[in-house]
Amino acid sequence: MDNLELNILLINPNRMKNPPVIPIGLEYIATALENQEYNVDIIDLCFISSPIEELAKLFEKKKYDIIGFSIRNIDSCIFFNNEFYLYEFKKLIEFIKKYEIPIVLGGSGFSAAPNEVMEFLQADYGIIGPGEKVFPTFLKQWQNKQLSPTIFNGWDHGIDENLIAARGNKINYQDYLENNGIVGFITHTGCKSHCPYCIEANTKVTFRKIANIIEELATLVNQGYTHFHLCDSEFNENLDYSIEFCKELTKLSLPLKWTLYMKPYPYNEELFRVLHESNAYLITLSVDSDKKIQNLNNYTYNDLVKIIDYCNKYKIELAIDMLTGYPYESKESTIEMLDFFKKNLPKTVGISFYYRIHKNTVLGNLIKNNPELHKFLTKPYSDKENFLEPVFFSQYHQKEMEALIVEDQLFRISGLIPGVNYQL
Ligand code: B12
Ligand code: SF4
Repeated sequence: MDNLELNILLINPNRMKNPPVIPIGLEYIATALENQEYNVDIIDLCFISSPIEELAKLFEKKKYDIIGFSIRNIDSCIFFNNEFYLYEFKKLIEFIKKYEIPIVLGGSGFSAAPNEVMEFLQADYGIIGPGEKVFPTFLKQWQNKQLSPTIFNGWDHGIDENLIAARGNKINYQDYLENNGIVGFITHTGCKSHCPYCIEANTKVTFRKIANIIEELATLVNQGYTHFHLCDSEFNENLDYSIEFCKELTKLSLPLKWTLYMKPYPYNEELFRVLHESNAYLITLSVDSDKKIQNLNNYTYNDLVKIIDYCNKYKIELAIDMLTGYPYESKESTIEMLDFFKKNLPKTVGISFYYRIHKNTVLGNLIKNNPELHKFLTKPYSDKENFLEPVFFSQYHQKEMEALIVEDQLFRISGLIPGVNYQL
């Protein structure tokens, strides 16, 4: 069978709508596959009222040879009102299996716990990490019946830095915009920082060509989209690259505004100046109150003071995502950070004090090896725990945190009210 004869269906089963998120990863994969002359359709189930009926209708109309099933979120990762999505995905997979079409799993949620998700969903294959380079390679081997493992590692292949994804043609962006979603784009994948609870820590970093990103953005602006969310783990992985990107974006004077995630290191004043010039209006900065984690990631309170000053100087709103109460962190350390932000004011401080534990992280191992921490878990610990269904570590109860915040409007406890920073 050559590529032209192979019908591939990519499924976005993500129906979380606070806010809804355009599955741009599938657009990248679809473009990479189409560049190799595969036939690719995407079915987006986000706004479909009966996903199974919709899939049945599609399978009546067209025969698919293989399905790529994207798992962006295992769960909402927040303790309050937590949502676990895999039961709903399992029903879809069971339905698809009746048609005997092989299913390949991928996506950031899948990559967080590949073995466990495979086992839970009983799919045929899985691809960890970025998919646009490894998926075509996987397909070649699958067509030639040369496959031995069931899980493949996309990090070994990286991203295609030259790929310019065809955007907005296979997915109806309008549905998303009408429901408070915004259009995403990426400059690179991976993160070299060391946050011990994070599934993205120490992942391979690959940068896209700046000219290609700008071209992609310009095409999107031409289609009428003007509000963007950066989908990098954190924008400032490499200061020179970040500054260069902003300068190139500014040169085109596109009528757009954008919001981004940043970490406290690396940075300099020029970064904030060029961010402002390129119409970045809101930074979400992830900050740990635990000084051990600050040390691991090369920053101190002095850096936070400077970042807040630069945001004020260059008129960029700053939303802090504050994590506090890591294992063995003291209450004084939490109070120190709350006091710090009362004196050095960002726009908002969202406080997370329930750590979602993932198995393949430093925190996952710490919990496993230190029984004295088990009393702080939201579920009794057993040696069989694989952390697929959410288990959280927390030293505080809601009331204790509320007592520390004392109704200061600057602070909000993450997850009590649904939504993300750009909606606030
Ligand atoms: C940007 C971002 C956001 C932005 C999105 C903005 C926008 N308009 O697009 C906002 C702030 C809105 C957001 C919200 C949420 N997010 Co978020 N987000 C991210 C982030 C940083 C990037 C996601 C992204 O778009 N990447 C870029 C695209 C190109 O990559 P991609 O989708 O991963 O696709 C690639 C691969 O995964 C793979 N792939 C994807 N699908 C498939 C399918 C197949 C078959 C194959 C082979 C490969 C494959 O190939 C693609 C191309 O390389 C990730 C962390 C990360 N770095 O991945 C977290 C992340 C996905 N988010 C997460 C969470 C929890 C959420 C929220 C639930 C938070 C909340 N409680 O509100 C919501 C969910 C919203 C929703 N409707 O789904 C978690 C999920 C973890 C988990 N346990 O499941 C992550 C992993 C962060 C983390 N470290 O915990 N998020
Ligand atoms: S800086 Fe952000 S993406 Fe990187 S390891 Fe820390 S929390 Fe994860």
